[in-house]
Amino acid sequence: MLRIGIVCYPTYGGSGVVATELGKALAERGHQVHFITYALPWRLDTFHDNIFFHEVELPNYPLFEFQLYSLALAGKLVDVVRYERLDILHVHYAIPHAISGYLTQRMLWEHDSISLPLITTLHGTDITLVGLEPSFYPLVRFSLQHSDAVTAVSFFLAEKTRHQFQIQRPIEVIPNFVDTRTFIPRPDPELRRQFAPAGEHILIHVSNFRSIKRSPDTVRILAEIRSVLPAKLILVGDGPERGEAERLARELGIDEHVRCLGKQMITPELLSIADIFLLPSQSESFGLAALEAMSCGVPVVATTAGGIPELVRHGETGFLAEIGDIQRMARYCIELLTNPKKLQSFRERARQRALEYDIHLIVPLYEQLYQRVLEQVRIPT
Ligand code: GMT
Repeated sequence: MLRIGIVCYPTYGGSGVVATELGKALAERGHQVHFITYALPWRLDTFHDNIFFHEVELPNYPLFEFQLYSLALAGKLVDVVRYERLDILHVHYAIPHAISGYLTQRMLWEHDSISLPLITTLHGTDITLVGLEPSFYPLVRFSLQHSDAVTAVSFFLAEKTRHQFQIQRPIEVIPNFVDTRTFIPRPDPELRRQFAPAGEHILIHVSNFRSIKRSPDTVRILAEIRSVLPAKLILVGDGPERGEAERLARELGIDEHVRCLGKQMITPELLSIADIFLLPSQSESFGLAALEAMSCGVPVVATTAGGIPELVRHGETGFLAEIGDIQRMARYCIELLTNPKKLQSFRERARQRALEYDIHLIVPLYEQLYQRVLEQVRIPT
């Protein structure tokens, strides 16, 4: 049994979901898991044996016009590692977690002679977007060089990291995962009728509506499809471009066919009523939401951005098009929606593909990594 500290963003977003689901799975496997972050993680909704939550409190002092979260986090980490006797620290999303982790490591070594292994898992925009900001770039590069292990959620992201940050160190790819026993096809005709009372086709998109997701493209795709077939679009999540998507639906005169559900826990029941999951992203290191949909037997129509082609097999479990190619994505949807046999075969293959990313296959890869890192006795440099 290991005592594992997990640092993540607690909000609605892929990296927090992965970190939380990983923590829950590790706890089920007998480890003691400590989440250290500023709020209760989004998917840590019920009591779990072996799971502890330590809230990072931010000192409120007038001089601190900007919150000093990375420092408050490092201070809290030192405290938790000391008193909970953590064996390992696993941080998700490099900024600022990897650098706070590094600071924690150094302080524990200097003051307590504690050698705490640090693992950094890269998720996406920490490398492809925010990490490239000139003020963050050297910090990200430094913290990656000083982590005891670095993992990335796709081959695309590992390669991008090596290239953008000019680092030679090994980066292990451990893909994202899904609990295929929870995310299973759960047909619910009554629920389906609520969204599509006249038997329309249903498309779904789940995201945080940042511009990188190109969420308004889902509305454009729906408009194209609707010129041929009756269809509805369900939008789940919230973020900066939700308003734009809603405005566009009104402009295109299809607002009554677009249901925006806002931020809510995505359920297998909701995913299962959809015929197609849309992911028109500009950049996507993995596409966890697409994996959860596939696990419910929903094929994906997406762009070829980033790591999506590693997950979605074009012509088997979905279709891929160039970023912004609305017409092509709409044509792919129409092809599936007008061909029930093909749609059914894509549904089955999507589910089969998701089984390759089952939580019980992937979580042991993290456990093996923890063991390997713990075996390398080291002094922080
Ligand atoms: O940037 C986001 O959209 C959120 C981000 C996160 O870290 O919360 O998501 C990233 O991590 C997810 C979990 O590993 C991946 O499934 C997403 O593909 C990735 N997002 C991007 O690369 C844009």
